[in-house]
Amino acid sequence: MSRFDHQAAEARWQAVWAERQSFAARDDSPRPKAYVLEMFPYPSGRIHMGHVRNYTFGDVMARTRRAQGFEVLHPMGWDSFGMPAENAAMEKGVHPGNWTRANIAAMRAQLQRLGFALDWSRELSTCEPDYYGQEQALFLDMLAAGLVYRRESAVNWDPVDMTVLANEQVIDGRGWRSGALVERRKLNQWFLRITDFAEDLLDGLKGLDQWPEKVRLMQENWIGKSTGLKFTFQVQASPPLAGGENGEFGSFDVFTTRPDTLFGASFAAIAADHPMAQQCAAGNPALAAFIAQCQAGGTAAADIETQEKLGFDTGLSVVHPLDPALRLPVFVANFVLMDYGTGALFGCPAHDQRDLDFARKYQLPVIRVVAAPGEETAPIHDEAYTGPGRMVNSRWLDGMTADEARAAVIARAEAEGWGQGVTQYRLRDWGVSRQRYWGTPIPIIHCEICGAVPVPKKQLPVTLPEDVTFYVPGNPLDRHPTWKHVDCPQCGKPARRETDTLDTFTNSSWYFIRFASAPDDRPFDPAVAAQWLPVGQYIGGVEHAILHLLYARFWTRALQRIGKLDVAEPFAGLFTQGMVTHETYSRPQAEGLPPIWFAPDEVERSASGATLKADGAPVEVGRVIKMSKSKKNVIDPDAILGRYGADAVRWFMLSDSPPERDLAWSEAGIDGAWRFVQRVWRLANDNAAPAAGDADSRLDRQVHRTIAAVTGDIDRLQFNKAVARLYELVSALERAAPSPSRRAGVIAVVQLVAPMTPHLAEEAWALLGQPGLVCDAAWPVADPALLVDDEVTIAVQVNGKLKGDFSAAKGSDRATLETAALALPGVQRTLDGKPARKIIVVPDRLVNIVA
Ligand code: ANZ
Ligand code: ZN
Repeated sequence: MSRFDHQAAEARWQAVWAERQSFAARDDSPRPKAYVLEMFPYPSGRIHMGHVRNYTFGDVMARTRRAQGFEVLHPMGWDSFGMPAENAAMEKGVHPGNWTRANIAAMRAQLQRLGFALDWSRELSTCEPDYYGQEQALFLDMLAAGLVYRRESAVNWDPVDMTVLANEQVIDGRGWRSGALVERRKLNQWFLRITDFAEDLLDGLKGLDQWPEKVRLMQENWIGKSTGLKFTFQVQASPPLAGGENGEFGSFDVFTTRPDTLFGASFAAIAADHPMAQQCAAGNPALAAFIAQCQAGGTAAADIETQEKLGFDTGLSVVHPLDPALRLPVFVANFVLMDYGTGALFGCPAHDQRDLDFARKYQLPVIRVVAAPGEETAPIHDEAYTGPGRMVNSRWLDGMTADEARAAVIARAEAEGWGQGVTQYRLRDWGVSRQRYWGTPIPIIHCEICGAVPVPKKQLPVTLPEDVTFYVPGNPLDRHPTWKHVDCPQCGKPARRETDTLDTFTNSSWYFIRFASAPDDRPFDPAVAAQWLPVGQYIGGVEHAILHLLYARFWTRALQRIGKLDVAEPFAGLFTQGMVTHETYSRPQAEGLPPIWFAPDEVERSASGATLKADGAPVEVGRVIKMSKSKKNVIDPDAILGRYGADAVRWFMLSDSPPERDLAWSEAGIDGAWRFVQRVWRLANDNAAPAAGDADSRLDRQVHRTIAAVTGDIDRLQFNKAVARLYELVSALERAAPSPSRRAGVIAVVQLVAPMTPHLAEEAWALLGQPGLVCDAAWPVADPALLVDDEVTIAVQVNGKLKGDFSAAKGSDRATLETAALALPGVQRTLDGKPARKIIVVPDRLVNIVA
């Protein structure tokens, strides 16, 4: 018998599947539908092991569902707009489109080598006009429905990349790519009204019971619903007043989630961008300078949380709403955000850490108003008390619980007319304008007379010009000599195209709909799309737990609200997989310099350590971390595929670790996977011909138990468990004598491994003389009669003392049990040659020997 020839098998079966269009999803199929989707890749150039793992999981699901009788939609495409293509253009002088399309061709070939059961006829690439043109149509639909608007807003400006950054792209105050210090700028930006859906998006999470709890929680926190009190502070100017006459300043509103702590207030604070701050600054250069300093940093909330709390006393004071005799000073403070709540707050240092830090810095009173039992007079030191308790130092609120006090203050504010209970969300509207070339052009024309005019739908797509250069930073669309000069669609006068493009997250917000239905003349057919949606199983990295998933949920709901598609939630089931990791190899450099990293294939690894192949000298073996180019700890799928074959790689991706955890790549692991492939191949060879002889009921039962268990494991995406059970069954089959049972077991194994190692399975299926393709064969179903547990454990006692146990078939007769009990070593030792005087047998349970 020859070894399993992975190269020949891969070529043969991939050609057969392609020729038969085995994995094309038919819209009009009478079978129930299943939609399995992995987050589509960015075409960076090459597939990495993380992709291989992700798509292998999806492929196992897709192939299993197909075998189980579903019409399966399992598509693949390319999230192909974005900065890296422009960076490549800048660095290498290639056009972003050429760079991207070449990468797609290379990566498509890699995916095809892995034998994924994908419907390639539905492939899409977001950078092509047939996709982004339809996205422009959807943008215009949302615009018409009032879900898109334009306003001036402060943005994070990266002065090196010359673009606006999302808050998430600002890390420690610097641009995530350029590393440049981020500035704050005001620009006219397009926004999608996601905040309109805040409550819906939050509420919808409750129904997503096939999502990881942690992802639901992350989304919930991101939406950040809080209920509280909005109330008005009356301003008093206390002399000496910096600018303005007494009374000129009127009032301002604050939002609080802790109205219960109002008697603990010791100051009020407003954002640097607050109109009142601007007003005060008019006659106060020092304040103006402070405001400018606040505005220099980015707008990321996380940065604002961590930076030092700074304030500037405006000299104004406000009247305490619960006691007109009390006054609070008004500060401009750097930790108050203009676009949250009302851009103003009252500070209660005893019960809010930021306020406490601030109060210590500016010597403001710290008054405890909530206390746990026994803590009523305990002073507050460096830590604010945020726990539950009852009210103290709060006059008519004293003795109430904090919750009762919260309700009481809201009720009073509403009765007296100075405030109102409100709900607030942390979620902001989504700014989608990007000053980049490689994205969906925003289909708007700016006319001096008519304003912002939508491009008429029949003029879509607004395509990107090809003749652009990247020698200077900034937006090539803006610099292009002719592209932006067009006539106004409304009045016909010369006008200017919008030169911003859409955030690439818009591209991934609806691609799963376009996979389900992709007519030429519309974004999708709602009836066809609704047949497939929601995606039954979505699989991807947890790094997309917030933004991508929230944006996709928002687009789906927005399309539902405007009557385009009757689906509320895009992804019924979500699975977030772990990363593929590898140890790192390095040598330290002189102080202040980063270590030099070495790739696994540059290194000779031994049990005690590692040496560099080039010079034989040792290298440091570092932590096992996510494979990354910067640490060089990457294993290239292509090299591995050539050596071990697609099936071994796929099998290894499923083995060893639970799929939600990280998988450490190891030579031993891939070797083991390769050996498993060979073992199955040998079993198929050894059982190729029908066998004579008796059935082996023990083996039959193990086979059927494995069928049932593996089916359940795959359903729950517990692939590593399925793998472990298949190892056991294969070992049992290897030990078994030839019989019809053994051959039937081998056929079952081939079916069960088919979603995981499909080339091997097809080859073995043919060898075993089975009809058709294994990918078309119905999934094996366990015989319930063979699943009942028919083994019992019999306890054995001598003179009432437990001496051991053994397992026996259920219903075994007296004589069998007696013989087995007397043969136990523990029993023989105790009896020491003496005969038993009497043997009591409780069937299926116990043998007691009286000696
Ligand atoms: C008084 C107070 C007392 C507060 C206390 C908290 C604790 P969440 O829960 O995240 O919604 N706040 C209000 N507007 C703000 C803004 N524009 N920028 C920064 N902080 C702002 O946060 C609500 C709380 O954050 C509000 O409740 C307010 O401080 C502050 F013991 O009011 B609190
Ligand atoms: Zn016009």
